[in-house]
Parts: sequence; structure tokens; C-alpha cells
Amino acid sequence: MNSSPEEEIKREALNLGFVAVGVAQALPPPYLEEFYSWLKRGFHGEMSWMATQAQARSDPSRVLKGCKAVVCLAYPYTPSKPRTPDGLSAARFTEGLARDYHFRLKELAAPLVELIKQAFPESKSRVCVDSTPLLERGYAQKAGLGFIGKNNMLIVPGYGSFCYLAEILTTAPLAPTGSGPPEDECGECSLCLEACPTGALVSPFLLDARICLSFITVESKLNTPVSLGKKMGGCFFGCDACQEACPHNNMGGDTSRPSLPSAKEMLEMDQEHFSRVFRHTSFWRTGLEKLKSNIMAATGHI
Ligand code: B12
Ligand code: SF4
Ligand code: SF4
Repeated sequence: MNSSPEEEIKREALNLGFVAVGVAQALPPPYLEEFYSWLKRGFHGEMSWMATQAQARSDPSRVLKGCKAVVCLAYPYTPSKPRTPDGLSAARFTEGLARDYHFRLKELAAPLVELIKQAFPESKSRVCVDSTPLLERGYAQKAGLGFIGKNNMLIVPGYGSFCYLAEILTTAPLAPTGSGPPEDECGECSLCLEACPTGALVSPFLLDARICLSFITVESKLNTPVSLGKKMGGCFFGCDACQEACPHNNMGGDTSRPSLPSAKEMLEMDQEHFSRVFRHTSFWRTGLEKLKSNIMAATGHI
């Protein structure tokens, strides 16, 4: 018996290394009201684009006209924390000097787009990774990839949250696969809230991005205040504390060799040197001056 397009997509996605895959209907995302109230409270801070694109996030057909289905994908990143030889670290999603995941995931999803095209020749598809106005975690939960934890992360049962999300929006009428995961897999646990160094997890499922170290060290255009140094715990780019605390994650140990240049080398870099080492990595968009201010804060320099 021939398998359905949904089954073929799933088989191929798992072959390509994705840890979870599913299809959600292209309806408004779950938790849209919570998202609007998050904006209303100003928790997005400097990320004004979150507010200006709020309408687009309410409906995938505003992103792809005629969108019928959202193929949701989770791709694993290494559980070992990237390190410098002199004791600093960066969040795992960077995978050290690996190519920025936005490019990698778009390429990885291309064969799946091809499969959809073969099954539905008239269809149009668009691959989304992070920057598209789409509430990725909500759709991933809806498609049955996993559940949203109190730390806001999409957690894949049996794997954890050290994974990127990507989607294929398509006009192909793919059948939804999610039967709706349980809404409360965290139970009484609140380890992530206790572990957050800045109190950015103000309550379960609610994050104040303005004081989240990930926002401050990756997205914010302002210099990172030295006063945050102790809270950064030596992590100069991004923050994994609320995931490290989570019993669903395997931390991968600290056995990996340093994959990042030393703090001293980074502080001495000029733009040409920075470009040679960091172009195409996750650090590039944040820029050299901001990176230096992160390192100064993380190492306690004034
Ligand atoms: C803006 C943004 C940020 C901001 C704000 C984060 C935030 N929590 O809102 C900052 C810069 C702080 C950030 C940090 C990080 N981010 Co970010 N970020 C995004 C982005 C672009 C939009 C997120 C968004 O819409 N936020 C608004 C809030 C309100 O929505 P939400 O985060 O989806 O939260 C939902 C839940 O709270 C849920 N909800 C509300 N109430 C309730 C109640 C219950 C019971 C339940 C179950 C759910 C629930 O509804 C919300 C709306 O859908 C997405 C990509 C995308 N397009 O979706 C990546 C994304 C969420 N980030 C990602 C990552 C990896 C990170 C970091 C881990 C990076 C790091 N190590 O430094 C941290 C984690 C911080 C955290 N605990 O969330 C991944 C997450 C993968 C995963 N497995 O979940 C994404 C999906 C990017 C990607 N394509 O891989 N990020
Ligand atoms: S990423 Fe860090 S600062 Fe942000 S919510 Fe998680 S633990 Fe808190
Ligand atoms: S640490 Fe506990 S409360 Fe937080 S996401 Fe993980 S299981 Fe849920």
C-alpha cells in the first residue's frame, strides 16, 4: 500500500535528522490572546517588530496566501555548551562557530518542500525559521511535536528542548497529525523559574524579555551592563539556565574541547578579524561591539 504524503514527509524528515515532525492546520495559533496580552504588558521591550507584526502572527495565510497547512519540524542542537579556552561559554543554540541555524535549517527542509511539490504539483510552500511572523511554538505544540513548558520552551518528549523549530507553510491540503498533546506536562515542577538568574520568568509560561539574558546579550542594541556579570555565570551570548534546570534535558556534559576563541582574542578583534572568524555564525548579526560588551560584563571588566 502506498503511504500518504504526511507519512512520507515524516519518514524523510526523520531521515534528515529532525527529532519531531507533524502537521497543524493553518488556523490562528493557540495562545494568541496570551500573546496579545504579553505585548500589551510591554514584555517585548525593544523588539518593536513583535508588536508591528502582531496581526501577521494571527493567521498563517497572511504570511503565505492560501496557506492550508503548517508542517512543523524540530531539529536537535548539541547538548554540549560551546566554550572558550579561558572559561566563558555561549548558549548551545549557537553550536560554537557552526553556520547560523537559520541558513542550515532552510537547506535541510528543502527536500521536504520537494516532496510536497511532487504530491501536490500546484502547491506553493514557504520555509520559515525564526524570523517569520509566526508563533512557532504554538504550532509545534498543535502539530503534536511536544508540549510548551513553564520556561516557554517547546519540549519534545524523550528528547527535551535543545532543538530549533522550523515550519513549512504550504497551500497543499495536508492532513493535521497532532491529536493535541497534554497541556500540563510540568506538573508541580518549577525548577526553571527558580533557576532564572534575573527573574525574567515572572510566572509559569510568562517571560519578560526585557530582563531575559538571552534578549540582553543577543538582541538588545544597548551595551550589556557590567552589573549583570554575576548573573551571566560566564555565559557571554544567550542563556540556557532555564533549560539546564529542566529534568527533560540531557546536558551533554562538559567534555567538549573549547570551540570558541578566547575572551582575550575576541576583545582584541578588529572588524576584519571578527568577520574572518564569525561571519555566517549566530554571533554575526549581534556584531563585534555588542559581543565585546557582553564579554566585558561576563568577565567583570569595567
Ligand atoms: C522573540 C523571541 C525570543 C525573545 C523572547 C522569548 C519569549 N519567550 O517570548 C528572546 C530574545 C528573549 C528569546 C530567547 C530565547 N529563544 Co527565542 N525566539 C523568539 C521568537 C522570534 C518569537 C517568540 C515569541 O513569539 N514570543 C512571544 C511569546 C508570548 O510567545 P512564545 O514564546 O511562543 O510563548 C508561547 C507560550 O508562552 C504560550 N503560552 C502562553 N500561556 C500559556 C499557558 C499554557 C498552559 C501553555 C501550555 C502555553 C502558554 O503562548 C505563547 C504564544 O504562543 C521565536 C521564533 C518564532 N517565530 O516563534 C524564537 C524561539 C522561540 N527562540 C528559540 C530559542 C532557542 C531561544 C533561547 C533558548 C535562546 C538562548 N539559549 O539564548 C532563549 C529562550 C528563552 C525562553 N525561555 O523563552 C527557539 C525555541 C525552540 C524551542 N524548542 O522552543 C525559537 C522557536 C526559534 C527557533 N526557530 O528555533 N527568543
Ligand atoms: S533564558 Fe535565562 S534569563 Fe531568559 S528566561 Fe531563561 S533563564 Fe531566565
Ligand atoms: S523545569 Fe520543570 S517546570 Fe520548567 S519546563 Fe522543565 S519540567 Fe516544566
